[in-house]
Amino acid sequence: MKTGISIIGAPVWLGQTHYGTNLGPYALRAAGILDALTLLTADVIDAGNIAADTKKRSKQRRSRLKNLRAVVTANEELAEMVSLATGRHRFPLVLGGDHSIAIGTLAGLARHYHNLGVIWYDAHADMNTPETSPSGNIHGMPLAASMGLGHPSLVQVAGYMPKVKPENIVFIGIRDIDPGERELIRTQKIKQFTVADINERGMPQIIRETLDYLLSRCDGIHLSFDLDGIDPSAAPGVGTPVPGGISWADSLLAMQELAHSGQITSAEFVELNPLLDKDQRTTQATVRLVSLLFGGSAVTAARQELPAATDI
Ligand code: 4U7
Ligand code: MN
Ligand code: MN
Ligand code: MN
Repeated sequence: MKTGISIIGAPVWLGQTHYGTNLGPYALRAAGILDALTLLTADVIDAGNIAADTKKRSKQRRSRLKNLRAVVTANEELAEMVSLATGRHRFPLVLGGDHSIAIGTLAGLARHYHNLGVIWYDAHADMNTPETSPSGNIHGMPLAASMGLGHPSLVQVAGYMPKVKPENIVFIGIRDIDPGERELIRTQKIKQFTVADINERGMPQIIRETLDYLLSRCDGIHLSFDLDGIDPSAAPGVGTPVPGGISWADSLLAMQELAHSGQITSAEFVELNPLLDKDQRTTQATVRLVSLLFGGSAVTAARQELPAATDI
């Protein structure tokens, strides 16, 4: 049983190329995420942000691993903060930041869970290695690194490896998969639910199957929520949008079903880029999704919306 929520901000953008994901934690706080959660759970602590380098050092277009040192340093600190909260039996809620921060989140969690389950809600598989990556962006590598594949300093964050077993991972919504990733998913037999599966069987059923699968083998379940899993029409404020995504209604349903199960032990919301957003739509969407994950009703979540600029 978790005693409360610890919010940890990870203002990282150097895992990809669009400045702005580092502003995610600030935008979510400004939109009232703390008040929204405090209404639902009295014990909410804002643990602040990790200290993340925001300065890109060189032009590195051809680099296989962009900003490696800065990303590793941020993730080492994040792993410590997540581990501390988890050790105190609190629910770590990590606010990104680009998805490279999952390396640190998972590193902090896996110190405490020996069979950590991971729900990867994303348009992408994030299973590239420096060899298979088309971009050199580390936000496309966190799952591979957490499985022990990739550059040694990514794989060894927090001093041990691997953090996650392939059979403990479930993908929801992936639709833009690189050849090397496809091969890994196939050879490691990683469980996945596509948008077509969701449309066919309904989100509640997909979440039930996901939880049944993970609960039979895991001692904790982490939700890694990349906002680009949602269709860009509902969540435009992301750096790598992919059409044909999970609908907004299904995303609300997913959070409600996960909340209802009471089985999620940690979560992170990543890839929000307030500078690419339209009318704060994606920031507001994230606050609503987080509220629902902690048992808020769709109505309560709706009340968290800021008035439109014209109403002020
Ligand atoms: B995200 C990509 F090539 N696969 O590796 C890559 F398509 O965290 C995109 O899911 C990765 O947003 C996207 O660069 C990473 C690309
Ligand atoms: Mn991702
Ligand atoms: Mn993605
Ligand atoms: Mn992205």
